[in-house]
Amino acid sequence: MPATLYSFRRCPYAMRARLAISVSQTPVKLREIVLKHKPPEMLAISPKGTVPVLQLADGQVIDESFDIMLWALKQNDPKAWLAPNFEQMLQWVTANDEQFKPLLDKYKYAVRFPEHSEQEYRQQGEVFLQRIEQQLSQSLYLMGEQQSLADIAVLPFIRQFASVDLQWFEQASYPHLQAWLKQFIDSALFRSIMQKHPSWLESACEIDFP
Ligand SMILES: N[C@@H](CCC(=O)N[C@@H](CS)C(=O)NCC(=O)O)C(=O)O
Repeated sequence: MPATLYSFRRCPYAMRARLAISVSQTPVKLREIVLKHKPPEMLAISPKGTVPVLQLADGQVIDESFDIMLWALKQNDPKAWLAPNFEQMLQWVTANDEQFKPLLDKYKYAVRFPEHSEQEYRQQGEVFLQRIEQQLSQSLYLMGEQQSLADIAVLPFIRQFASVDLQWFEQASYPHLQAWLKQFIDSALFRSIMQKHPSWLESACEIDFP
C-alpha cells in the first residue's frame, strides 16, 4: 500500500518534499489540503498542523519536510542528490530554514512586522542570496557540479523571495543565482510537481503521485 502525503501546492516545504518523492519515483497518494481547513485525518496523525505530512503504510508518520526528502531518497536516489557531504548539505538547509525563512516571511508580510521596512527585510534576506551567489560563482550548484539535496531544499524558498518583488529581483545583480533559479523553475521536474489538484476535503479525490 502506498504512503499518504498531505500537501499544499504553494508551500515551499511541501514543494521540496514532492520534489524528492517525485525524483525517487516512490508512489504516494497525494491529498491536497487547504491550510484554512486542515483535514481532521491529518491533524489526528500530526497535531502541529503543518504540511507536508507523510504517513507510511505501517502507520509511521513523518511530518518534517526535510525528513520526508531523506525518506524518499533513501528509497531511491537516481540523481544522487544524497551523494555530497551530508554535513555540508545540512548547513545550507539549516541556514535556509532557521535564518533565511524568518526573514523571507517578514519581507513577504512586511506590513505585519512594522519594526522595519520591506526594503530592510529584503536587505537582511539578501545576505543569504549573496552567500549563494558567491558559491554559484565557483560551481554550478551549491555542492559542486551536480544538483543535490541542498539545492532542492533551498530553491523553493529562493523562488518565493524572488516573487515578492519580481521587478526588483530581475534587476538585482545575482547572475549566477538568477540562472540557477531559472533553470529550476523551467525544469520539467518542477513543473510536474506544481500541477494543480482539487482539494481532498472537497473532492475526496486522492492523486496518484508522482
Ligand atoms: N518545519 C516544517 C515547516 C512546515 C510549514 O511551516 N508549513 C507551512 C506551510 S508553507 C504550514 O503548514 N503552516 C501551517 C499553517 O499555515 O497553518 C517542515 O519542514 O515541514
